[in-house]
Amino acid sequence: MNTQIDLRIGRQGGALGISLPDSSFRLRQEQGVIPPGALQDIHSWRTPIIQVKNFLDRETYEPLALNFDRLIAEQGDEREDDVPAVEIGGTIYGKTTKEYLDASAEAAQKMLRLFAGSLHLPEFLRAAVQASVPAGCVVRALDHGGRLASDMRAVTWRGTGEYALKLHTDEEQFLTESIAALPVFGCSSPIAANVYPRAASSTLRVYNRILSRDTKRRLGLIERLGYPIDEELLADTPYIDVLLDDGDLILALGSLAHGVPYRPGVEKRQLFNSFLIVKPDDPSQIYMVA
Ligand SMILES: O=C(O)CCC(=O)C(=O)O
Ligand SMILES: [Fe+2]
Repeated sequence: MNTQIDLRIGRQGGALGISLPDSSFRLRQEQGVIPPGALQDIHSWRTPIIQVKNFLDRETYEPLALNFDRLIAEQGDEREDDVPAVEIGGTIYGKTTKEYLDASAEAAQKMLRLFAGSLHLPEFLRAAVQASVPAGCVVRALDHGGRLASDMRAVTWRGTGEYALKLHTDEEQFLTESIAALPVFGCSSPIAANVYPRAASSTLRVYNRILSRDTKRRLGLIERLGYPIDEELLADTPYIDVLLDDGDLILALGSLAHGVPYRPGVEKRQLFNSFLIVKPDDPSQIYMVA
């Protein structure tokens, strides 16, 4: 692996991967509702990042945030891999199919406690996405062998360097053979669906760069499931810092490199997140997985 060469090629532009046309690399803002056709607009790069302001109202997001605080205080432990975070929910990241389904089952009861006094956020999000897709498309949780997979997780990033969550790309976790048995396997363009019960004046930084498979291979990012990307690699790449408010929803193309810049107070920030995966061999099936 020769990072120097990658940097040099990156500065000349192009060879690291691809960028969206400047005219489409922009943030689209909506109020309250996911606009019809949002997923196609993201996949087609027409509007790769959509921010839905006031997706949740205060009566909805405040109890979610307090429930998360309470459950994390009870649970206490950090994630065991190299991603600094505290989280609730089974996640597919870095797991085999069986491990993911086991973790999903284990987390299910605790997830329900997150929604007490508020609404069942996965169902609310699912219905909102369903209302935005063309007739004939179905948005749903994933089940496999009669077992239900986690469709949401709640997380606070705990990195203390330049990034609370370092730069990364979301698709590699769906391209790894360890989940080959699942219908979401092979999706190279997951859409992140991020809901923020407590934004803590933070941002989501999204770079205009989709790293090529070749670049990821050379940087060892395939084995590391897309995390982390050295920020130096993207030093000359344009980015958007999406300013977040409590109750916002972000829908974004997960193959664009992105991360969460550190700022004081970010340890209070909460993300409830799903990935929307259009089934590679049947685009009428859209899965919500975490
Ligand atoms: O916390 C955020 O705003 C982004 C999270 C993210 O990129 C991820 O969970 O993959
Ligand atoms: Fe991500």
